[in-house]
Amino acid sequence: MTSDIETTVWRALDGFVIEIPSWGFADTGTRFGKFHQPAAAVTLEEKFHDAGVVHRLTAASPTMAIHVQWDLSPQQRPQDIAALAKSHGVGVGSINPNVFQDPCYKFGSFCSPDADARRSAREHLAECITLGAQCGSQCLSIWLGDGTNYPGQDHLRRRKRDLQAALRDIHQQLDREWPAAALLVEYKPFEPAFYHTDIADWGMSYVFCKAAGEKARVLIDTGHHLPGCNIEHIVAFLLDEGMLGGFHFNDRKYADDDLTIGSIDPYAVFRIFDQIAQFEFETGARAPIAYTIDQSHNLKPKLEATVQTVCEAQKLFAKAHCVDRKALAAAQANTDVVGAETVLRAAYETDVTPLLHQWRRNRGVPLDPLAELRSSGLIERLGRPREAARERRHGSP
Ligand code: PSV
Ligand code: MN
Repeated sequence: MTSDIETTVWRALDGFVIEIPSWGFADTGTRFGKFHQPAAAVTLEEKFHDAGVVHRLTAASPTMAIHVQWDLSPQQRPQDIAALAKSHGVGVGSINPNVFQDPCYKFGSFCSPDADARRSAREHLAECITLGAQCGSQCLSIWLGDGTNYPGQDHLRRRKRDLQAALRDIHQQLDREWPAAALLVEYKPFEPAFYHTDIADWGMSYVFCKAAGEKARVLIDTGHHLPGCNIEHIVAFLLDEGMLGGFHFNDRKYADDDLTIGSIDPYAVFRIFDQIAQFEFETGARAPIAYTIDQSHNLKPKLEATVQTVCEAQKLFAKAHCVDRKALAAAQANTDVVGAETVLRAAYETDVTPLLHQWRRNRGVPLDPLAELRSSGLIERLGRPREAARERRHGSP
């Protein structure tokens, strides 16, 4: 016999998909260095291949986010990109423009005092919109590196107004060319700028979204907060405003550390999912949230890290759907503080392994996707031809 909780969790898991980032499969590093992995993906084909592997193992990650500058060459046609994704059993996920890397963005992109930089950023966004509309993506996800390093460096209100105008213009192009798309606006209080950033927190992102138009929503990257920030409160607030668009998940100890979700503070992730589950329970509607991973791993094998992340996200998500909502509501109404917290903790402490195993059995995927990947020898097998291809391209690994 299936219990209510099993049905609730399985249904919730059926609707839970988490996008994986192309950049999670490629060699990346810190500003102190880069540690190469033989099986790291270089080409778009290799990245889609790896995304396909993760989705086949987990049945939970059907799309891969694209970082336009890092993944694509100007020759690649949108329809070919879509076909490539499909051939690996996944779809094209969010389109991530890159207006932070080119030397012309030294002083910012849409906020730069240099009109040429602003124009160049706008042109890049125009290309991203054309691409997204033609390759089956559903989402344009913007993060800007804009900010300043020193007090007095630039005119903060002028920067705000230029960004507002640019986002409005981008939204109008979306309306014309890519009406199905959501526009997600990410915030970050530090890095690469260290005095101020132009979209420093969720409130600024909210204001920019409101001014841009009705497709625009706030994207929460869990690594983009100052220490001690109560992220689930932001989640609840934005949900209530209908302004929560998506997540970039990762864990952190100090700053934007890109650590595996739940590796430092799994209860915090549970509390985020709890707010969403409570919202969905009370409204009876699924919150239209784009869940994405934003991690790049220097030390862990990338495929292992990604499968581990998806499974960890599913586990914490399942736990949040074990909360006895009626008992919690009653305890809250009675100001039974210990009772309410006990209900939450009980769900968090529930062993959801059997529920996940049964869900995976039903979906025809391995009960333990990470163990399956580790015992398959796939990563070693991928390493040899990828290393050889790299040598052919560059003369060295
Ligand atoms: C910036 O730190 C960020 O979170 C943005 O989402 C970028 O697109 C991504 O990381 C790049 O790794
Ligand atoms: Mn991010």
